[in-house]
Amino acid sequence: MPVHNADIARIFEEIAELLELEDANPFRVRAYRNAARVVGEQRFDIAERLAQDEALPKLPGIGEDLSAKIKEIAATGSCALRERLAKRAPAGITELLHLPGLGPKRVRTLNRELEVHSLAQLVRAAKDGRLRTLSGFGAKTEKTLLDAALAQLGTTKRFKLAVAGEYASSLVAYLEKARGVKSVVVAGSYRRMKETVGDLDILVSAETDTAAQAAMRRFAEYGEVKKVLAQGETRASVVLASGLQVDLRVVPRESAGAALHYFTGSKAHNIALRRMAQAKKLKVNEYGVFRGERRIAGETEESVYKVFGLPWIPPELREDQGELEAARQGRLPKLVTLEDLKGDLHAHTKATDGRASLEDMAKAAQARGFAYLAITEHSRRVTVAHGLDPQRLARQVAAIDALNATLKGLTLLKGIEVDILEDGSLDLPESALEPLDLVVGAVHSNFKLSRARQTERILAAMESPFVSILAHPSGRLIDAREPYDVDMLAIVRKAKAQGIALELNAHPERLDLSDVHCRMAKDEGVLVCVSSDAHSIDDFDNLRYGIGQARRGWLEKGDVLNTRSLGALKKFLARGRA
Ligand code: DGT
Ligand code: CA
Ligand code: CA
Repeated sequence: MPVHNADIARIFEEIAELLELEDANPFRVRAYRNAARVVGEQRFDIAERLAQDEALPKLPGIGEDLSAKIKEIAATGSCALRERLAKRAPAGITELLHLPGLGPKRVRTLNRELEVHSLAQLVRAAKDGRLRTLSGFGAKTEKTLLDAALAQLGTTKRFKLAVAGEYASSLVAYLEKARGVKSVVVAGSYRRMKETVGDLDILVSAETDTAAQAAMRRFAEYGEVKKVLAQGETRASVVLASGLQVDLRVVPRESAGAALHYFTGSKAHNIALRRMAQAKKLKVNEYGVFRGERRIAGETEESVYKVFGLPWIPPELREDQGELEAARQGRLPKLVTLEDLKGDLHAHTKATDGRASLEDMAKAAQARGFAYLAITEHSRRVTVAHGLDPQRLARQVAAIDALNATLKGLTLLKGIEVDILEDGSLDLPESALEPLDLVVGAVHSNFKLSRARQTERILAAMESPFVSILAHPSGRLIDAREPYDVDMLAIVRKAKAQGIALELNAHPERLDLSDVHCRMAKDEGVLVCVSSDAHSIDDFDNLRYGIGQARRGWLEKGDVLNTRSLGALKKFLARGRA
C-alpha cells in the first residue's frame, strides 16, 4: 500500500503526543514534532523515492534514528515505537488528545485525577461538574471542553483541504490509468476549495460501459482501500486507510456537466437552482435539465446554467450566498487568481524559525516571478521562534539592503511580524519599526481573553501608525485551536479607518481570514493580502489555498493588496506614516 508523506507525518505526530503523555524528555518530543512537520512539507513522495532505492536528501533535524523510522514507516505503513507507546496508553486517549483545548498535560491530569480516559467519560465528568474541581480548569473550560467533546462525538472527522488533496491526487492518477477512462474529476467541497472536506466525490467518465465497469473494479482494488462500503454498476463508496471516505460515480457523457454540477454542490446551491427550475416547470438533477421527459441540457456545466439565463458560476461561490442572484444581474465577481499575485508580504528565514536563508528565499521568490517579497520575522517576545530584538532586526535590515543591491526583478521588503502584547502595545519600540518598509502585527499569546478585552487589545495595536497589516486575524488553527473571541466587524472597521490590510494567511492549517470575513472586509472596503507565511522555499506553494479561500470570500484582484505593483504597494504602505 502506498505510504504518503502525510501518513508518515501523522505517525510522528502521534508519537510526539504519546511521548508527551508519558512525560518524556521534551527534546525528544520536539524532535518527533519537527520531523512530522518537515516530512509533511516535502513536495516529493518520500516512500516512492525510497522504494526506488534512491537516497533521500538531507532533511533538517532528521538524524539517523529518525531516518530509520521514516524508512520503516515507508516500507511497512507503521512504526513499532508508535505501536509500543499506543499499547501502553489507555484506549481512547488519542481522541482526547485531539480535542481542541486539551494537550498532553491536561489529559494526564484528567487521567490521574478523574479517571477520564475517553471522550465519553469526559462528557460525563463535565456534565457532573467534576472538571471544574481540577486545578487549572474552571467552569468556563469545563463548558468549552464539553461543547468540543459533544461536537466531536457527533461529527465524523473532516480532512484539511491540503491533506485531502494529497490523497486525491494519487487516487486520481491511479484511476486515470484505467483503460478507456476519459476524465476523472474531484467534485464536492474539494472543488469548492472548502478549507476542510468531509469526503471526496469523484466523477469518472469512460468511453464505453465496459470501460466504466473496468474503472469501478480498478477503484475497489486501489491499494489504499481499507473497506468497501458499497459497490454497484455506476457508483461505489470506500474508506481509505487514512480514514478518508471516497464516493465514486461513473457518469454518461451526455450527463457529464449535470453530474459535475450536482456533485460539486453545495447542497444549498443545488436546492436554490432546483427552486428556479420548478418556477420554470423544469426538472434538474444529476442527469440533466428536463422539460417533461426531454433533456434540454446537461452535457456541460455551462449548458445547465444557460437554461436559466445564467453565466457559469465558479465552484468557490456555490454556497447559496447570493451567487445566483449576482449571476442573474450580471454582477458575478471576477475572482482573483494565483497569477494575479505580484508578491508575498509574510515570510520568515533562518534568522528566526524559518528554514531557508535570506538568499534562498529571495531566489525562490524570483523563480516564482514575484516582484517583491517581504521578510517579516517574529519579534523578541516569541522566544520559541528566536524572535528578533532591535539589534538583530537592524542587522537583518542591513543584510536585506545589501542583497537588494544585487537582485534583479525582485525587491525584498524589510518587515517584521511584531507581537501584539496583552495590553495592545507592540513588542518593539518605534525606533526599531521606523526604518522598515512594513510592519505586520500579530497575536501569538493570551488567546483566552474575553471578547471585549481581546478586541480592545487588537484595536489598540491597530492605532499604531506603523502597523500596515494585521496577520492571521482570528488566530485559529483548523481542528487544533479555536479562533480567539473577537468582534471581527470592529476590527474590519478599524482597518478601514487606519488604512490597514487584513491578512489571509494561506497556510492550510490557518486559512484565516475565513471566507465569511473576507467578504466582510470587501463589503467594508478593506484590502486583504494573501500571504504564505513561508517558513521554507516550498511554502510559497500554499498561496493557492489562500487564493481558494479568497475566492470563496468573493474577492477580486482589486480587493487583494499583493496583486498591486511595487509602486502602488509602497503608496499603500506609506499611508499614516508620514
Ligand atoms: P463535505 O463532503 O461534507 O465536505 O461536503 P460536500 O459538499 O462535498 O457534500 P457531500 O459529499 O455530502 O455531497 C456532494 C455533493 O452532492 C453536494 O455538495 C451536493 C450534492 N448533494 C448531496 N446530497 C444532496 C441532496 O440531498 N440534495 C442535493 N440537491 N444535492 C445533494
Ligand atoms: Ca464531499
Ligand atoms: Ca460524498
